[in-house]
Amino acid sequence: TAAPVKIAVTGAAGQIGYSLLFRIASGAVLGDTPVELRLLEITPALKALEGVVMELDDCAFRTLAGVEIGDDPKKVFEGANLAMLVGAMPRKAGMERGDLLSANGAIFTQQGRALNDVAADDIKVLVTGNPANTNALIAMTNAPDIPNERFNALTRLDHNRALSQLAAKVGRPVTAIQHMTIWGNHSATQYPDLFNTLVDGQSAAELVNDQEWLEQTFIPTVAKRGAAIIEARGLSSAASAANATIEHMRDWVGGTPEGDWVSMAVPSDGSYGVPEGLISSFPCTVTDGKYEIVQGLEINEFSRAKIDASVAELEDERKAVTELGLI
Ligand code: NAX
Repeated sequence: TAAPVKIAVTGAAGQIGYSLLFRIASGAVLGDTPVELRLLEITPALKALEGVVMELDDCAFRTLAGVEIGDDPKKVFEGANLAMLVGAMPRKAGMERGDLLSANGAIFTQQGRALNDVAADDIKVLVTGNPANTNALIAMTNAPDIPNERFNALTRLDHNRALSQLAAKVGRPVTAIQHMTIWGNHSATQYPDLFNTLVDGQSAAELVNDQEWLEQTFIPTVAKRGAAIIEARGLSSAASAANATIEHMRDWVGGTPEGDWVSMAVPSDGSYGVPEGLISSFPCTVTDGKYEIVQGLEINEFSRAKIDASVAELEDERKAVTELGLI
């Protein structure tokens, strides 16, 4: 049997963690390959995390080779092959954006350095904790020995939301849809692009043929879905965020389906005019564990303005964390 793959998860006692760990342990990321979970929490949450570990034990998963927990990233990340950085500082009432960025800066500088020092050579890091793109930028910049392309941020949840909204609109299953793309930041400025999307091989934008729906309904519904879920459930999305985190990592390791692509926030190489180094969402394919940004897509004037607005927000965030000395 193969040696277990070490998967680190931060914020493991949180709500996303509770939906994420059991699926990782049962093979949703790596199939039959055994996994060892390395779970990081802050000290006051370790007791709750012990309870989660008891439940993991009680599942007797055949693919779960072991679980380590702790509050020291230098120990927990030791030898990690995959890292899912979910834990972050939520925005509290009265908190300014600068406070949020600096609170998260403290977390992601420390975790970036720890990954740099103790993770396995093949480490892949996916940031889910918000502000995800900029947290990933901070971790990447603080891990100079890890290649930049091993740092991604999550926009797969936005991608999946866009798939399901479009499927409902056109009355077709999600399996009929290909080439969905989320561009930019995982925030209200993100741009879900239907001009390059196909439904049964036909342009989604042409099939829908309703610019008002696209602008007034589709884009805001996808971008504000997180707020709608908080409003309905009283808690932020957790199971769907865990699912997206799993799908992103599964595809990054195992590859994307032939003929299709997924949305991944990756360090820009300058493609589509996105300034180099910003962690921005692009259409990506993955082969042999390496992603590539899909090239040559047509960007119309409407899309250009939307992408530029979201990228401008990422540039502002980069400027803010640079001024805070975090990168
Ligand atoms: P919870 O507050 O339930 O859990 C977060 C956990 O992280 C807590 O248990 C906390 O103790 C832990 N934590 C805090 N600082 C830590 C540190 N330095 N090291 C390790 N653990 C630490 O939040 P949850 O609902 O699980 O959401 C987690 C993050 O995902 C939030 O930042 C949230 O904004 C973000 N989301 C991102 C999404 C995306 O699509 N990228 C969507 C869902 C979600 O909103």
